[in-house]
Amino acid sequence: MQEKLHTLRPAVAMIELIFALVVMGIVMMSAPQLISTAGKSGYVAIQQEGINEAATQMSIMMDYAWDENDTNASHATVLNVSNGDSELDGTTFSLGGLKKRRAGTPELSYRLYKSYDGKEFNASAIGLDAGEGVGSEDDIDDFNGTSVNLSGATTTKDYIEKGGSINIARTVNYMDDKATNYFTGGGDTLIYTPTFVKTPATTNIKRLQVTLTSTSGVNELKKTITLHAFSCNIGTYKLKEK
Ligand SMILES: [Ca+2]
Ligand SMILES: [Ca+2]
Ligand SMILES: [Ca+2]
Repeated sequence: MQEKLHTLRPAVAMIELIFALVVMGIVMMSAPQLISTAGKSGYVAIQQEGINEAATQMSIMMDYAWDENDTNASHATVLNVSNGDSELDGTTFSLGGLKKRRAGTPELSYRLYKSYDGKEFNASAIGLDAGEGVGSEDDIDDFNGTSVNLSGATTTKDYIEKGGSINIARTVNYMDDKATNYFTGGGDTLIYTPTFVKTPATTNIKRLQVTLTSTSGVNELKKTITLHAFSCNIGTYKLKEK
């Protein structure tokens, strides 16, 4: 015997209808709220995309040589700096002639101040170096004062809102590397106050900064976001030749 597909029942009771209307009312009331939350989460996504791009810019810079003089030695050496922490200065040892190495590193680590053709180099001033221009950057600080733009199209409403753009400014400078200057709190208090060193003085730490700003008219996108990273004067490890 075939099962009954529909059961007969009385027409919708008034009480059911009232409940249905109340539920509909609650849903309708919260709809604008839901729509605006969705809009905001769209901006959060755009912002997240901007932050990801800024982080990418940071890692692109970090992949470059620490200094111009790391790019032209037979292999990158630790560089002499003019205003660094004296505890980081090279100590001398003898290995095929007197050489300087970074204090605290093993003698055979190749973290040397002198390249194997016997030359020592100084850290360079921040910025592009002789004969270089946009597109021929070859060390970290060549990117100082430059920026990249994530632009929106002017005609269509896109992610960044009609012609607005997210700008990622890149700054690189020398930073005070004297540990004593960062322990000014005393007792169990540690006060971290990064101090930037004015050119032409050089230190063992370069600070990289990317700052995100937006020209969008949307409030949620107008925030300024800054990321920092540090890169140190440690030379480049000599890779074993095949
Ligand atoms: Ca160069
Ligand atoms: Ca350069
Ligand atoms: Ca440079």
